[in-house]
Order: sequence, then structure tokens, then C-alpha cells
Amino acid sequence: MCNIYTLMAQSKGQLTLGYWAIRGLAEPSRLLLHYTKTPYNDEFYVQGDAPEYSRDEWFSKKSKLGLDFPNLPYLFDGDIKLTQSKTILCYLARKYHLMGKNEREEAVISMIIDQSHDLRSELNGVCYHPKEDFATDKQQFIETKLTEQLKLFEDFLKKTGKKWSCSDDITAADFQLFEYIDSCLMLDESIIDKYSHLKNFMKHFREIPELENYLKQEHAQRPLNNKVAIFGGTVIPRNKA
Ligand SMILES: N[C@@H](CCC(=O)N[C@@H](CS)C(=O)NCC(=O)O)C(=O)O
Repeated sequence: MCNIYTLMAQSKGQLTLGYWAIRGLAEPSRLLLHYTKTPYNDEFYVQGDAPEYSRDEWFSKKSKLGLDFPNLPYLFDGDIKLTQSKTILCYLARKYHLMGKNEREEAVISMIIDQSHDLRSELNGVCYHPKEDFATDKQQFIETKLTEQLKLFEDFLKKTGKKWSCSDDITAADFQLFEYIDSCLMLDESIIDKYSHLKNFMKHFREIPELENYLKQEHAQRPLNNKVAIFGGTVIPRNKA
């Protein structure tokens, strides 16, 4: 049911984060865990190769983990077992005091988390299920949805004028916003040049000392999407520092 690493992690009281061996919907939580220097166990599931792209590695365990709503990602923290990526991120953020200083900040953080998640879902549509062909859908996504959303995030950052997206202290929103904007930039790095506040936010995030190594190593070596995706199923080389 549980592998040896999960059992070892549980016996040490460590968290376990289960997900595909990709960035996908788990990476904001991984970034937060690395930022807080939390020892945790990544339980990776690997999708099979073409042409089947089997998900059996996950499906053979899916109903045996004691999850109320079995899905990936999942988080085990002692007897707390959670699914839903935003729930997991917010749970971790509350645990490590990264969910804002008051109700107002928390509400805005939640909004940025949801808004970024919706953008990532749109990107998924292009990467996994293009309506026409990938090149056409990619261009259309960049020119419409992505342009519109980047402008909204840019205006938001400009308006709030804080050190991070929602506060002068880093919050859960920043891990989600960074990861999902960065995922979109995989399509075309130059898009960000038009948005100075957002560009500065991304740079600032990349320079966080606690994350520098993780971003350059593990994170950079993990594909964005699963193998079955038309785009991002393998590691895309970057020029970023
Ligand atoms: N709303 C869910 C979506 C979860 C989801 O779609 N997970 C995909 C990977 S991104 C999956 O493969 N789930 C496993 C399953 O459906 O059994 C979340 O945000 O966590």
C-alpha cells in the first residue's frame, strides 16, 4: 500500500506529497516546502511511455491510500490526508504562516491563487487537448487569454505596490503566481518583457536564496506536463538564471 519511503517519512513525522513526476499542479506546494526548508517525501508516479501512456502506476494505488477524494496531488501530514492542489497549498501556507496577516490579506491571497490556477488550466487545454493544432492554439492562447491575464496581473502588482504580490511578506499566492506564470512563459519567454512589474516579480522570486538551488536543479529538471501532452511532456531547456 505504502512504499518504503512513505513509511520511513511517516515514522519520522514527515509530510508526503504524492503527484506525477512533473511540475503540474504540485509545484507551487513543492516550492513552498523548499522555501520553508520542510523535510518531506515526494511520492512520484510515472506515466508509461507512448503509445499507451499508462497511468497504472497511480491507478493501482488510487483507492488504497485512505483518501476521501482520491486524486493527484495528495498530501499526507500525519493522519490528515488531503487532495485538491489549492487546498494543499493553502493548508501548507497556514501551517507555515504564509496565508496573510488578516482576513483581508487572506482573501486577496486566495483570489490570486484561484486566478493563477484558472490560467494554468487554460494552458493545460493548449498543451493536452488543442482544438485545432498546437501551433494555432498556442498562438491564439498567447494573443487572447494569456495577454489578457498578464495585463490583469501586471495592473494588480502595480496597484498594490507591495514587495510581493499581496503583501510585503511572501505568501502562498507568490508560489502559485510564479509557478503558473513561469509555466505559461515556456511557450514564449519574451512575452513577459511587456510587463515590467510582473517581470520584476518573476526575477525577484527566482532570486530567493532558499529556492535558488531547488529552482536551478530539481525544478529545472522536471517536465511541466505528463508524457501524453503535446507540449511540455519533456524538459524544456531555459535561458533563465
Ligand atoms: N482540481 C484538482 C485536479 C486534479 C487533477 O486533475 N489531477 C490530475 C493530474 S493534474 C490527475 O492525474 N489526477 C489523477 C486522477 O484523476 O485519478 C486539483 O486542483 O488538484
